[in-house]
Amino acid sequence: MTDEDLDAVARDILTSNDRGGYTIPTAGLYPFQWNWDSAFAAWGFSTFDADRAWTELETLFSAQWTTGMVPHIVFHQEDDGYFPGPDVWATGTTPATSGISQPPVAAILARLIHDSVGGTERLRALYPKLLAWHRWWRESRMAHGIACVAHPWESGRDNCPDWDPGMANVDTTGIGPYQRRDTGHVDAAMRPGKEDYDRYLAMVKFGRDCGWDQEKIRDDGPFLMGDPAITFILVRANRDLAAIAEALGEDGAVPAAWADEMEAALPWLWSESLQAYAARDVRTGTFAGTISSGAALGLLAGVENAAMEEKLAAMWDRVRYGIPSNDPATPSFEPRRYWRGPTWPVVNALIAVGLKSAGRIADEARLRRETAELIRRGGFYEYFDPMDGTACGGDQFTWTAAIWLAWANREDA
Ligand code: 9WN
Repeated sequence: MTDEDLDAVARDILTSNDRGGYTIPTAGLYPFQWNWDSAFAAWGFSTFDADRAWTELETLFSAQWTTGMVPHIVFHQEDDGYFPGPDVWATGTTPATSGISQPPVAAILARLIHDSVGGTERLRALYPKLLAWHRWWRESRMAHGIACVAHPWESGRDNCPDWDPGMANVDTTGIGPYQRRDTGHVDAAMRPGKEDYDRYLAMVKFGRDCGWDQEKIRDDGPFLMGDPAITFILVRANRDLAAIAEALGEDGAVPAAWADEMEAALPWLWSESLQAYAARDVRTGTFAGTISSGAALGLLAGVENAAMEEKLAAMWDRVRYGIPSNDPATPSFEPRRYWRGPTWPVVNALIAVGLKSAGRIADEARLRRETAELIRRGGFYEYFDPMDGTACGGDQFTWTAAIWLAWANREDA
């Protein structure tokens, strides 16, 4: 297939995963609207249908809670092919949603979309909603000035070894039998294990039992870890929001100050032994034992640390394709299991935004080339083995198609 053929396939994937104003990540495995998937989908749509791109973001924000939180899943219509569904989350919202959030990439992508295809009035309407969401992060998910996650699913990098220290302390007493659906769609060897799922559900149970009181979840919940990826993303997203405010003729001083405050708090996430920013358990102070792709997002926030860049370059050189989600030099590395080693085209695209901002043109081109190669060889899969390029997870995947169109196959992206 030529790259032009692949463009057409990618556009087809986006339109066939369109359920009317929102896209599902892939049929079967993920039949609802997911938060950060939708932001990337919007970026993809913007390459051929600007109106549809803005609609994707608007539909996502139509499920925003009154607290400002934008949930990680919106259950627009019933589908029993995914577990845990709306009855397990029991948030009582309309539409039904999950009770946690996901990486706040929407402002970053909204700015890129606006820069390339315009849509100022659509962006103007989204601006206060984006600001409210960022404020929610600040009020409900901060500790030591750092953005934290109250559930590995909130990080979007679910099964990453970053979360192992916090996961180890989650009590699963009282989690009865349940039927997983994910392993009916993809190979169980690629997915998180049963012990992980028991813990995921214990965290959902805590949230449900306290009526999704987000401050209680932050202060007393079974899991809270500082996340370098979300911290870097939020610093960048707040700066992008300040730039958006300026473009709209509004005052962006508030998000700009939030970004500066978070940057000043970064030393709390610095691991001396890893010589990198790393995930850290708020309850115990324990650092994750490995460098992950989370650290590679530092350049998004303009964080340039020579020691860490050296470690990241070595990690990249240990694989053939893309930035791995976990360092192959550590025993926890598994090249095909969810977030414990594979490379995600969508994370590579986000890292590339940072590389570009830092003027690392050759590295950005290498990452784009390696990611495009994975897609040309394997198709539009969810993620890939970074050693041999084997395609893994779900097929016909929305965000892989989106980043092919918006970044991987574009010299001018
Ligand atoms: C839980 C939809 C989502 C992505 C996440 C990815 C995976 C869900 C799951 O799929 O998470 O949210 O059930 O595994 O880890 O990043 O948003 O594509």
